[in-house]
Amino acid sequence: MNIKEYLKVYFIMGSNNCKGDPRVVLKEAIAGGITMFQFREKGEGALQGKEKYQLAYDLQQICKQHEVPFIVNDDVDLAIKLGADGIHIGQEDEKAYIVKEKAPHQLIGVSVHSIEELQQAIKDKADYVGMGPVFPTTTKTDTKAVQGTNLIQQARQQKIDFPIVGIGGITAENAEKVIQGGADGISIITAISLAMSPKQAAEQLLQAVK
Ligand code: TZP
Ligand code: MG
Repeated sequence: MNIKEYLKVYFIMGSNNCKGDPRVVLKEAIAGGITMFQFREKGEGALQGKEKYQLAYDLQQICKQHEVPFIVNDDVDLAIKLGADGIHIGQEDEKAYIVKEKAPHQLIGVSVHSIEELQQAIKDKADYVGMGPVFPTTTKTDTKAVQGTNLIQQARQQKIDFPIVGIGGITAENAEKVIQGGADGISIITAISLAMSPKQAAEQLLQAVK
């Protein structure tokens, strides 16, 4: 499968995004058809040290059993130690080309908020970019302004055929708009992690992007 296929329904989660056991949530989300997973352990009450490592390890094992790529957010050392399938970084993290040098065989994703940042990510040999917030979200508080699909559309108008995933406030109801705007896929946290049935939520999201 190529990266654009993996981006279709890209589920992101850390322990504070779940009401119950994140392992159970991930298993359900996989049963519902998510195409990639990112471990994003940050913010209030985020696990540290051994506990963080243990959760990451457990979630990676679940992903391996189901052949779902496992990506680590921010923590390059953890990603390398675990032999994760990829690393996702933001503009405030280590530069993408340095991460690519440290982890040449891992997928590198970068969050971008302008065409310049997108072009830099391409130059730095990133494998995909995340763009958002597409819609209002309360899951991440320090986001840039809500941008709809403007930036994604701009990139496509400029004929930039690079893997792009939209993020921020995406649900089964609005997912189609993100794809119509030119994204290859959607990344979601709470529409799956806090759903009554993460399995059903993932199924509906997958249906919406098809
Ligand atoms: N980056 C931009 S918005 C966001 C991140 C990590 C949070 C997305 O969470 P949700 O619950 O899918 O709106
Ligand atoms: Mg970051």
